[in-house]
Amino acid sequence: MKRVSLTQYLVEEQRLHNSIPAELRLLIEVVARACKTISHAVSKGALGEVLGSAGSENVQGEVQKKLDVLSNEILLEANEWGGHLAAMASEEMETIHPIPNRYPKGEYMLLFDPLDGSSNIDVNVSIGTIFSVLKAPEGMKEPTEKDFLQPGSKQVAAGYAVYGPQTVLVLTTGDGVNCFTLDREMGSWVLTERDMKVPEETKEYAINASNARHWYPPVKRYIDELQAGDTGPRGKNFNMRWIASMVADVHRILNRGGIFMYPADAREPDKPGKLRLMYEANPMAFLIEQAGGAATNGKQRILDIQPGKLHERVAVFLGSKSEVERVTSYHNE
Ligand code: AHM
Ligand code: MG
Repeated sequence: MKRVSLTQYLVEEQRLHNSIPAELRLLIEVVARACKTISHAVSKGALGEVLGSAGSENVQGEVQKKLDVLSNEILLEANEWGGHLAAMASEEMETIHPIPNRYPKGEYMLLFDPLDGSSNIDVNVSIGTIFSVLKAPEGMKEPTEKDFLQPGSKQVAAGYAVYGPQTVLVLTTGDGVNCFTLDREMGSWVLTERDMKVPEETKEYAINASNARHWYPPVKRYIDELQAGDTGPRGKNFNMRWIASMVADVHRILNRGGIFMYPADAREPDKPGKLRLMYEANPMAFLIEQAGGAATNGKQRILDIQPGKLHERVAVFLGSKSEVERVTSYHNE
């Protein structure tokens, strides 16, 4: 098999479609390199003394794990000096991180969840990194949070890495979705799946069912119908999977279909779900749409939402198109 590296893929894409200018290519390669470093740290586990709590909380009041903090530092350091970025933002940092003045600045802005699936870090279950790339607004001088508040449809690239049995990197630059596998011996990312497509029909769903008593009627109706199986209105049996790492659940759905849900619920009526719009939902929605699936907040397309603040939360329904359309129609009835 002829091996195509991430670099070769990016260079050839630029030649064919003029869609990955050199600075964006550098950005993607730097992020991919940082993911390699994170993968290495994750795989050391207890041997690397990286497990357990860091003894701090992030802006959302969640306890930070040592690996959350370490992954955040790895991504910041890797991306500061290249000259391709104006600023960064992260789940683990309250405010944006402008590129320090000692480095040249570029026209891109990078957002990330450095290590998604925090509850799985210490128990050796798949976790990952999610990232989203925006362009700085024309004429921007000193970047502010406001410059980041662009709808997901403005993303120029997005992707995630999964640190699981294999380490993979799934990427879109707006021209389909491709998957690269880390060759640990060679230290390189190798293209292993071209043009991924989410199967349109599915018999699998993913939701944290322990929240069932808090769900609003459209979600309750939808899940009741799935659970009724071949004796219910859907006339077929559905299976459920919940890894509690969005990266791993979305990776499964990209490969064999399904629907992922993290709805808003009645526990905290003012809080629109658990997941964050700008560095979790938007990049995943971009990837899923590029793979032929759909992503909504129950009412509207996630990529059309105008963010009001950096750490804004959003309800998420994404995956196989027919299922996402169905649960969205229940919300809009
Ligand atoms: P995190 O960014 O703090 O890790 O939280 C996001 C994660 C998602 O990866 C996952 O889908 C969800 O939280 C799991 O939630 P729950 O703990 O309700 O199962
Ligand atoms: Mg997360």
